[in-house]
Amino acid sequence: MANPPVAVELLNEQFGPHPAHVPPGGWVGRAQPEKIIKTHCCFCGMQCGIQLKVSKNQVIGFEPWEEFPFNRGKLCPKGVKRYLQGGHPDRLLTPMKRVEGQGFVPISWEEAFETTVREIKRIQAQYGPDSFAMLSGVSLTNEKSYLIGKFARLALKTANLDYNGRLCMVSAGAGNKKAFGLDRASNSWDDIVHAEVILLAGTNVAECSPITTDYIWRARDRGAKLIVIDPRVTPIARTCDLHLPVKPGTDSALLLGILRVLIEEGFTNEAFIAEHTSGWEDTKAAALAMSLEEVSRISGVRVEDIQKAGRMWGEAKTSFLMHARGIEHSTKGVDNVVSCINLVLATGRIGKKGCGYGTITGQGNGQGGREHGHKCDQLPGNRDISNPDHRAYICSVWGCTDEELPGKGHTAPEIMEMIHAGEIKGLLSICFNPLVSLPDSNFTAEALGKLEHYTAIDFFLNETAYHADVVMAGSLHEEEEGTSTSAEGRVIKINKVVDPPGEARTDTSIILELAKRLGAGKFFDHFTDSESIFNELRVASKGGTADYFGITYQRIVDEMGVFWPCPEEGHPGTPRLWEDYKFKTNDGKAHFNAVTYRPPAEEVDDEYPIVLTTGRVVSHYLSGTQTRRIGGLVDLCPDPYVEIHPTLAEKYGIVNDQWMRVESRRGHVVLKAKVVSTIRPDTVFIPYHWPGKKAANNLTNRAYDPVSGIPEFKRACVRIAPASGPEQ
Ligand SMILES: Nc1nc2c(c(=O)[nH]1)N[C@H]1C(S)=C(S)[C@@H](COP(=O)(O)OP(=O)(O)OC[C@H]3O[C@@H](n4cnc5c(=O)[nH]c(N)nc54)[C@H](O)[C@@H]3O)O[C@H]1N2
Ligand SMILES: Nc1nc2c(c(=O)[nH]1)N[C@H]1C(S)=C(S)[C@@H](COP(=O)(O)OP(=O)(O)OC[C@H]3O[C@@H](n4cnc5c(=O)[nH]c(N)nc54)[C@H](O)[C@@H]3O)O[C@H]1N2
Ligand code: SF4
Ligand SMILES: [Mo]
Repeated sequence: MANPPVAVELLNEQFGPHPAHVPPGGWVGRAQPEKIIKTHCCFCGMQCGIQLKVSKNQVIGFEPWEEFPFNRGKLCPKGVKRYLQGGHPDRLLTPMKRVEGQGFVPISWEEAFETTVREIKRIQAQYGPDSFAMLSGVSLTNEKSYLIGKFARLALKTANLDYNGRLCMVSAGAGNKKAFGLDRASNSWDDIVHAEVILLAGTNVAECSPITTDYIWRARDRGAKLIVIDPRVTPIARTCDLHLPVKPGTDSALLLGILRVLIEEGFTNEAFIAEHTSGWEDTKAAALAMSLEEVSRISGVRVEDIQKAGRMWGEAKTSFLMHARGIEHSTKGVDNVVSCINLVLATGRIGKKGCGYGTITGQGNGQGGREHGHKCDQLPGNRDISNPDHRAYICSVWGCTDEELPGKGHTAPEIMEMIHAGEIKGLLSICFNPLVSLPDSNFTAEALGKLEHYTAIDFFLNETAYHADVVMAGSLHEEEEGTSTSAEGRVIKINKVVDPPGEARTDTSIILELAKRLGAGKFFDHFTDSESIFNELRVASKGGTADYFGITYQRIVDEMGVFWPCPEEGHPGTPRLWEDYKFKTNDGKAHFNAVTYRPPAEEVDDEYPIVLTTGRVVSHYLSGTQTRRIGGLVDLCPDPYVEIHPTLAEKYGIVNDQWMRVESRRGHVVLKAKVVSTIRPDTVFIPYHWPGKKAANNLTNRAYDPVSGIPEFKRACVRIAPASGPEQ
């Protein structure tokens, strides 16, 4: 049998080979696959290696891929069940249109394309090119992200293209650019294992980046200390040395406090600061401007714990700091990110073995998808669409003039606000479910109702697509070849495993057909397959900070992934950044950024006295379109709930498993209480993977970070009350 698991080889090594080590029927279980293909999980930014088993153009199961170095065969519950999507009865097999009174009815591709293109032309002729917007997503490969960036600008001719990473990676991206001039985790995860202290800020790693837990445990086995900043005692926090139960939305104060301890107790690395950084004096002054008592009052963390954190971080020789959406989903998302980087730079622990820093990228291709130009202000290679030199280079690669290349457009939440205001009239979306994932769902629903035309491309009819006029049946992850870039910055190969079923088409062929019908064929006709798109992406990224030029499909396969930047084919790739301390900023130094504490957009008051924060559970993924269709995962967590501390529950007469109402200024939900002692008593938590009356985003606030534009998903103010039952 092809690809026997490595574990068997190890057994053989230990005990000698046995001819009957393959069980009857082989390793493949009951159904005999025709082939087993190595690829990667379609879900989170870990991008675990996996092998999919195929029979009769169906994915029928999986095997671990034990040689893939990142996860070495390990998978989380979502990875184990991912293969069940392809054969799901809800899978879209034809294009459809919405007919009043009948719902969605199947149509031909000709009608789907003809209607969409006619409406694009009509709306743009009437209201101007930017009145038709496009929204995209980073579950898509690098090739599709790149293609969509080019398509929106040169075929759709709109400035208004943005992506769902706006809800995810942009605070980290902006913070990384400010501090380092480049947006990627600074190290491969191997450096975690060698750190003496690990600080996790706002990340529930065991549920959301499960394989990262394995690296942390390996560090713990070597004696590493662990600090966790989270208003909840998450599964990883249950094992930590120091838990800092921060009040949602106040991390920048807490991080100032920790920096103050480093300064006052002599833990700063003055030689590194002098030689390799700029901006220290202002940053130091900002940290010393706030007393630890004040920090404690704002953040809800005890002074002695802030001191302990500073000492634990300060005393170590090696360290790794990681953060995720807990600190980034904030009106101070960028402030929080640079505050974390300030701790790393103050101690000079970067660019060396066991010394690292990184945001934990969320979506599958959340890293690559934020580099290749489907952000509203960006061109491939992480270039700036407003920079004349960057524009000139991309125009030369694309063969267009500067006049043909639109300028900076609006962010995804701004696009929704403009739809609501009647300024944007048409929408094309792919791989995005904003009705569930944007804050303030009632507002989003109102906006979608105002569109004159909406075409959605997806393989399931997600909740936003209910509002579409035309739905195009696109492709699943395993139905098209391409590349993706993991949280570590490792570019990996996604392999085609099966063809799209029925009349469904690959996403790429849909975009290319639209481009041709919009009269832009000359920019796209040379794309014959995914590899030809990747080869153009390599050239387009050349010389940018996210430089992929030296990466080829063959190298990715041979080397099991290549870390960017990789400027030449002979270049080995860059698992660890900054070993030479040459940063990509204007002065070549790493930048400190002084932060002054700002309060969150919403403060508690008598009317809305409780803080709400939102996030995830291990068994569901994002807006749930995919995982709410997989029985085994639904069983693990069938419905959302409200995590509430026993003290707060008692105050309101709420008991475990009882229905309760949670209401904000925007809307309400009625869900069951989950009374747990692992959350701050002034805070409640709701996972956000459900739509409609169960949606956490009925409650959240349309308040955004001024730099990154990310919504404040991690803090809203609510009131609560017991309820007699669910809402009908
Ligand atoms: N199972 C699962 N895994 C996923 C995903 C999924 O949907 N499901 N999605 C993927 C994606 S796209 C993303 S972005 C990542 C997200 O990964 P994470 O960021 O780890 O997940 P979240 O649950 O959004 O938030 C993390 C933690 O932030 C805490 N938190 C809330 N408010 C605050 C605050 O103000 N300060 C601090 N310090 N912490 C706070 C929450 O209690 C929570 O434990 O996960 C990826 N992996
Ligand atoms: N309250 C609250 N809201 C949040 C968050 C939170 O923590 N709290 N987290 C935010 C974050 S971090 C994120 S990343 C967003 C995510 O929000 P969304 O991006 O809206 O969520 P998804 O479920 O990924 O929706 C993507 C859609 O793309 C489809 N899709 C997936 N892969 C492909 C593909 O290859 N091709 C095509 N054509 N379609 C595909 C799926 O079927 C799904 O319908 O949610 C944000 N919203
Ligand atoms: S969801 Fe993430 S951690 Fe789980 S198997 Fe997939 S890539 Fe790996
Ligand atoms: Mo995300």
